[in-house]
Amino acid sequence: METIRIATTPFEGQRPGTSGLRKKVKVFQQPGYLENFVQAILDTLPELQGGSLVVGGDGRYFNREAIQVILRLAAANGVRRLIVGRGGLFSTPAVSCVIRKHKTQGGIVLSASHNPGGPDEDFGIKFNSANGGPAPESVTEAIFERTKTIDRYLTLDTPPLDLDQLGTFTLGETEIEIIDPVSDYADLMEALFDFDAIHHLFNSGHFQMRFDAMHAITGPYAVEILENRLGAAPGTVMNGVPLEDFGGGHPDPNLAHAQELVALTQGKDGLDFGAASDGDGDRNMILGHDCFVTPSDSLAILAANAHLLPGYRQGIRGIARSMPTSQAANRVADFLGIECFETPTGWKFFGNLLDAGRITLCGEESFGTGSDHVREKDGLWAVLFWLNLLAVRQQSVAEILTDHWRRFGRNFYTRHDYEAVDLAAAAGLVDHLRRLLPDLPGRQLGAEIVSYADDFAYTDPIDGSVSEHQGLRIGFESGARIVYRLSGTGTSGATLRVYLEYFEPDPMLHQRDTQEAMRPLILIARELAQIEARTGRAEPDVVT
Ligand code: VG1
Ligand code: CO
Repeated sequence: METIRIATTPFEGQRPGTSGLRKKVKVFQQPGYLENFVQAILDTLPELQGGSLVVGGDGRYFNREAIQVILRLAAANGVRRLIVGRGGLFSTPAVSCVIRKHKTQGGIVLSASHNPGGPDEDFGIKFNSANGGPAPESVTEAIFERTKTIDRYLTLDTPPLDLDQLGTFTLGETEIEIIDPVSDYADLMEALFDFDAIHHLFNSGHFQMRFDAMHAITGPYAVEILENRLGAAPGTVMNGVPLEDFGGGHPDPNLAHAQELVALTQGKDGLDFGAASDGDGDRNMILGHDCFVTPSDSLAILAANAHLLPGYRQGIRGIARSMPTSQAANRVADFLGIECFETPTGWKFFGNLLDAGRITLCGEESFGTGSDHVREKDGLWAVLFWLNLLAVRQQSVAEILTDHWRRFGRNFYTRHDYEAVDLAAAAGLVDHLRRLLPDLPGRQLGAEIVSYADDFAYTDPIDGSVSEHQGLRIGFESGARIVYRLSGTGTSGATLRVYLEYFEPDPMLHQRDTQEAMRPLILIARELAQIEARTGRAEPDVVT
């Protein structure tokens, strides 16, 4: 079969953000656009020639077309073997699992995660390394540099491959293996958790739950694991059929976008447990009866209880949290006498710490939690962790949560997002804050005294690489914090995220309403950044 060489011009560089290259589908559909980026990956990583690669995505609009393009380019560039999920599907954590289990040189994940899908919505692509995790910044930067100069891509002139049939096929010289996207991942979950205990919980007759797959990738995974392997009642998985446009919704598991599920957990007949995952299956939301567990609290609770579960029986080695994530996990780490790392936003920063065995658990405030079992955050893993915990502790979600606060104190936490803000206004706001930072330490703002204020920079403790400008931090003497960051995953305008936390040791005050309790800090944050004056927004678009 002839390899074809197609001349092309670069698209002024295709810069990946927090989690790969994310753009509108229409951008990806420009002739040569996807090809340029994929060829840049192949040019940047010579080990892929003669190597093997996992390919799959969350099933959103353009997934199948993109996979055909990638298979042809990979074959034309001498990749020896490609492992593809049936139907072109793989959740992000499943790609990570399959890369590790089949020892491939990496994988390509097609997803825009929690962003909506469809012809006018978002698409995305990212490269994961041989450890199963998102490529480190050095690699994504090298790919970006390559996209600026690329002038040709190699492909084959072949008809599309049938992605729905399991088996081994050939494309040119390349072997293509189409596998069940669920089974390797489901086996791994079975090795980590006590499936018998969860099965008993489901059969106890007094436990009601739903898992909301939000018409995204976790549907088939959740049906296999929760309903088939663990015996949950059929229908436990809701919105379980993946759709190219996620049924028109935002596949983002939070209080704003998973309202149908949230409602089911509320009131007299509310469910005991509700959980949801996002477009590509790496995020999780945990709900109890009339109770929402913030991702920051969830990380801390998992850390404090890990030793109760089979996969973590020996205890955990360390914890890492992204910088904007609350410091609740630090309190558990201090109690356990283990390290707690603070990394920039994005899962790629956990990879080295996990590979070096310095941490076992890690998490982000943005509904991401995970462990050393793979190198991505993992939605269903977190759900199973909670189910296993409920089965072992024989308590409700709310009891486990309030019990945790009583032991460790409560880190009240909220995130306010201002979406699709004018780019220049957002940049101006950040500049304004940057200029303020040096004068802040020692100053009193409201009832709080600033102890430090900086532009967060991170030095990786394993390879020494430095990542600068990862968000603006303002810490107060009370332990409260305000963090400002611009999103790196949005596709229209800028999204300003304001993260707020404060510590409350007194159990009498733990049941206060979060927004009310945090009002003084919220007002300080708005005023300091001149949010309304600079963006025209009096209130955030999304409050979590
Ligand atoms: C957001 C979250 C971040 C997460 C990233 C990818 O990034 O804040 O914590 O790692 O999404 O998540 P940003 O730059 O928009 O704040 V996912 O589920 O897209 O892989
Ligand atoms: Co995601």
